[in-house]
Formats: sequence, C-alpha cells, structure tokens
Amino acid sequence: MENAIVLRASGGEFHIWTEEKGERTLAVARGRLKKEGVKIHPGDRVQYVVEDDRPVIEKVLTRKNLLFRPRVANVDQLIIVVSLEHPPPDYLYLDKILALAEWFQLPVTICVNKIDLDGLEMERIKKVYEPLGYRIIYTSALHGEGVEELKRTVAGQTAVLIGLTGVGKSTMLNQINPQWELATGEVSRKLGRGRHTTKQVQLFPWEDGLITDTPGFSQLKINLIPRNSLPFSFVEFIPLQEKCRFSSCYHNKEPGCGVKKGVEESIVASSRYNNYIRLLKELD
Ligand SMILES: Nc1nc2c(ncn2[C@@H]2O[C@H](COP(=O)(O)OP(=O)(O)O)[C@@H](O)[C@H]2O)c(=O)[nH]1
Ligand SMILES: [Mg+2]
Ligand SMILES: [Zn+2]
Repeated sequence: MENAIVLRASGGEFHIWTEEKGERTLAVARGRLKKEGVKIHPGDRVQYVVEDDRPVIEKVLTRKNLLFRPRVANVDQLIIVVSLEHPPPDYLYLDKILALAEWFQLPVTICVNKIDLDGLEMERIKKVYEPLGYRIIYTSALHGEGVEELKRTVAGQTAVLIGLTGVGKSTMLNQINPQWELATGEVSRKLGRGRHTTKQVQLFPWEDGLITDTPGFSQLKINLIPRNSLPFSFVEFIPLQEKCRFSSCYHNKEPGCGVKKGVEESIVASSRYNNYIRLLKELD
C-alpha cells in the first residue's frame, strides 16, 4: 500500500497528495470504511491501493489530533489571524481560540494583520498578549510585510489559519503562493451564501508542509473545554492560582482569589479576565 495525505474531501471523493511523487490525485474510499464508521478528513494520513487506475483508500492512520471546526486532522499549529481594522479585533473571539488551543495543547501564533491601517489596537495587542508568551507576527498581507516571517513559522508543518471573515486569511495565502488564487474580500461578500462552495476545507502542500485557509467561524463552541479546565486555559492565571484560598477556585465570586488580586494589581489584563468570566458563563 502507498501513503498519502488527504487535502480535501468532497462528496465521497478525496483529493490526495503523495509526498514522494509530489502528485495530486482523486481517490475514493473502500466501501468497508463507511460501514465501519471511519470518517476521512482533510489532513488525514491514509494508505491506498490502485485499482483500475484509481486510488482506493484502505486505511486511515491514527490521528495526532482532529480539530472540530474546521475539521482538519493532524494539525501542528494554529495561526489565529486578527486584523487591526475592517474588522477590528474581536478580543473575546481571540481569547476563546487561545483557550481552546491551550486545552488541545496546540501551538498557536497570533498573526496581527492590516498593520498598514491602525496603530492603537496594535499597542493594545502588544501590551496584553506579548507578556503571555504567545508568538505574535505583525503583517500586512496586502503589502507583503511580515509574510516572510509567517512563512518561516509554518514551513514544514500542518498549519491552519483561523479567524473571522475579512481579516485577510485568503489574501495571506495568495501572498505565500499566488498560484492558489484564493477568492478574497469583495468577491466573497458579494457572493454571500454562495461562498459556501469554499466551505470545504482544503490543504495546500507547501515546502514540506501543508497550510489551510478556513471560512470564518464566528460561533466557535467553547463547550469543548470542561468547565474545571477553563481556569488552566488562561496561561497567566496559572502562577497566580496557588495564591487562591480555595484550591478549586474559579476566580469568580470566591473570596481570597489570587487571580482577582492579579487583576487589581494589573498583572492580569482586565479584558482577559472579563472574557474569561464570559466564557465561564457560556459553559454554565
Ligand atoms: N489594508 C489592508 N487590507 C487587507 C490586508 N489583508 C487583506 N486585506 C483586505 O481585506 C479584505 C478581506 O480579505 P480576505 O483575504 O478575503 O479575508 P478572509 O475572509 O480572512 O479570507 C480584502 O479586501 C483584502 O484586500 C492588509 O494587510 N491591509
Ligand atoms: Mg477567505
Ligand atoms: Zn481564584
């Protein structure tokens, strides 16, 4: 059997990529797999045989992980793209994804795009997020600034760009490789619901790695995180938790809370704390 990576799944057919041959072909899945309830997702490592000139997928190899929305398997890194304007940063969304990434133990990079547009939000992001230790890349996908740094960050990995519609994800990928010709901005807005044709997630092979664009996901579900794990998904809370009076402190209404004290002393950004409380309520 031969090995391949699934780039895209559409209507029972799979675009597969054979690394050694550098070839992209269309495959089907052995009927047995469906009966066994085996689902095949973009990013899956599979084994196939060729029958009547057609690759037939026989086996899906064990996954390292599987993202929920978008459905992508074997992800090495999440790139959260936010833009400074049009749309302005949605900090609740950002903190939500960061919490999810912590819970799934996925490395993340924050890509701050459209730096050609505004300076105020940039200062805020620097102040709040740089001390947390996340890697942050400042880019202008339109003019090309920072794109080389982003390329270095994702090379050799399976990276997924995630972020709200309009932040510049597709523009960024077109900068990395203009041949991908992804539809951007105005086009998608005009098409409205017609854009769902691109809802199928697709991986692009690129320098020993794979990168994928995703449609904006505005309703990310936080309930993938168990409630008692949320306090550990905000990285800056962890060193402060030992100062909480109660070992199972949710840093909400409890007295003698080290995290709330941290907010008072400006060690914890109040925006992060407020978003944490909102997410905690969402989990109730
Ligand atoms: N000014 C500016 N506009 C950008 C930048 N990156 C993307 N855009 C524009 O933002 C709009 C949305 O970009 P698009 O790539 O479709 O966003 P996506 O929904 O995240 O894929 C388009 O009109 C782009 O031209 C940037 O760095 N600066
Ligand atoms: Mg797009
Ligand atoms: Zn506490």
